[in-house]
Amino acid sequence: MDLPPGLPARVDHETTAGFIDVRIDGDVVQARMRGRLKNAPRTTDLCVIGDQVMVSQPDEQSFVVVEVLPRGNRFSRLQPGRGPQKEDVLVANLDQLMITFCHGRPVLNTRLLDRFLVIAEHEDIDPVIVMNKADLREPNDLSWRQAYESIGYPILTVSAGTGEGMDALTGALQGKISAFVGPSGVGKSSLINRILPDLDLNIASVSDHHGKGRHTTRVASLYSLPRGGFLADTPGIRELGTWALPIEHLDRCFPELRTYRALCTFRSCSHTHEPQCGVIDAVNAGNVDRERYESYVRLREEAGA
Ligand SMILES: Nc1nc2c(ncn2[C@@H]2O[C@H](COP(=O)(O)OP(=O)(O)OP(=O)(O)O)[C@@H](O)[C@H]2O)c(=O)[nH]1
Ligand SMILES: [Mg+2]
Ligand SMILES: [Zn+2]
Repeated sequence: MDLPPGLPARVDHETTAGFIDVRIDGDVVQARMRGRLKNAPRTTDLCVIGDQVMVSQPDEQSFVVVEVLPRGNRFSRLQPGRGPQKEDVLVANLDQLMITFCHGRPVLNTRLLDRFLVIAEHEDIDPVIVMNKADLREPNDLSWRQAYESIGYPILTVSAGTGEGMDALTGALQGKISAFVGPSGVGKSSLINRILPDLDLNIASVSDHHGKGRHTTRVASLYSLPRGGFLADTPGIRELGTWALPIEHLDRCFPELRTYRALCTFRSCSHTHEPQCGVIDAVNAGNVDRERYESYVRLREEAGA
């Protein structure tokens, strides 16, 4: 049977097996995927939140996704675990990535932060570093910040617990499509609950949050903001391998290396061992943060492995 041509819609939630919520002109309806789409061979997720789709309506009650439009950008990673390499897309078509970490526990991992930033740069999604649990801030935690601020990355210090910094966060989200991403337990869902109290999302109870690796949010969902814009909650991430990032593009994903790259003698300089490397010179001169450079080297090794 050929269905009539579809209406444009956007995917907001994964619901029960085979069904997704799609937003058509402000109304959210449940739709199923057309069988032919499900069976076609593919190398990526068929449909994720944020995807633009075409939906047809074979009868009054049912909605069928007949086409998934090409993604403008996506926040994705290498599917963790063994087996053939596969892309795991968390959210598509984003304006902004709210890379969320926190004071207290889990402890900030700047290597992981750099992985999120690299993916955002590669996909052309504006990153914002969100540091939650400001109520647990130690007085001397300024050292890591300065490196990121001097690159130009915005850092918002907030607390879902006390409400500190929430106006600035809400302001940054307005009118944009943003996703909260980060490790489990940093308080992504707690922040979204503070912004949209009616949602009442599940968050980890206080007694759970000393244990690691407990994932409270299991599927990604997109929510609409009252004054325009959408935000996505996503499950916590422990492993963030890059997907489809060509090794020769990696240095461009570190904005602070851009001016120094031009000074390298070799055009295809890897900035790891070559003589007269503008990047290595800048690191030695203290113009590029050594920890950030170390993240670059590790990602480079991983990609070349
Ligand atoms: N002290 C303090 N605790 C917070 C704050 N925000 C969240 N928490 C606590 O942090 C724990 C984890 O919060 P969640 O919102 O479930 O974290 P999440 O990032 O959504 O975790 P996943 O869904 O597993 O990825 C809970 O025990 C919260 O109560 C905060 O601002 N201050
Ligand atoms: Mg959560
Ligand atoms: Zn170089």
